[in-house]
Amino acid sequence: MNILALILTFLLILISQVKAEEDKLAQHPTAVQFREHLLKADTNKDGYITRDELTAEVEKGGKRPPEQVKEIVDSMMEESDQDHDGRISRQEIEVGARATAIRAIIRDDAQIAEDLMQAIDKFRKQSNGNIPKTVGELVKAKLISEEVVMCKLADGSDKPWIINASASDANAVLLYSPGSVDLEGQYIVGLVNGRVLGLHDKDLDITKLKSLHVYPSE
Ligand SMILES: [Ca+2]
Ligand SMILES: [Ca+2]
Repeated sequence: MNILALILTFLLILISQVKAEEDKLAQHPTAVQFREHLLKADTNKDGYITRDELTAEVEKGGKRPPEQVKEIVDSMMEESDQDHDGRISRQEIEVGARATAIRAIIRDDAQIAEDLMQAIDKFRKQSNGNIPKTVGELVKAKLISEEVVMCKLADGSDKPWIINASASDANAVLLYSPGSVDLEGQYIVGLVNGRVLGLHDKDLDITKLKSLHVYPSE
């Protein structure tokens, strides 16, 4: 195989991997639901969802008061109509579907991080202040269920949360996501003082994490 063919093969593998990751995000239940909801709203099937079509879809069932319908439609239009032409295209639906999937992932991960921080706190109280070395120790101690020790990452993979067992003072990082939870490189971290926050990877040198301290600006 000559060098050019090798490079081409490598590029093709790379592209197929990126595509697989994008597809995982597109197949997230929240993305699927978002897509189905909007495609159903396109009643004249011209590939675009107008404000009127969206309003009719949100009004279905007739349970929501008009002002609430308007609020939902406004926020969906603002979020999805990226080129501001007053209608949502198929492409805009896909971008919106991925964005809602990422938001759902972050929301779930942040909730799990809170639960894990509480479990770590209980663990420390039961064991003279010792910090568990892995989330697996929390499962063994029956402080958390096995299903929640995995963190969902933006690339669609699941990896166990990481505990920094050498964390000491209140502002030290005690728990962190094993990778980025959104497409902008955001990590979720838990501090010794119990706070859970999102941090951009440029503010978070994972290789130096053992000694990383976070001093929130607010
Ligand atoms: Ca339409
Ligand atoms: Ca548009």
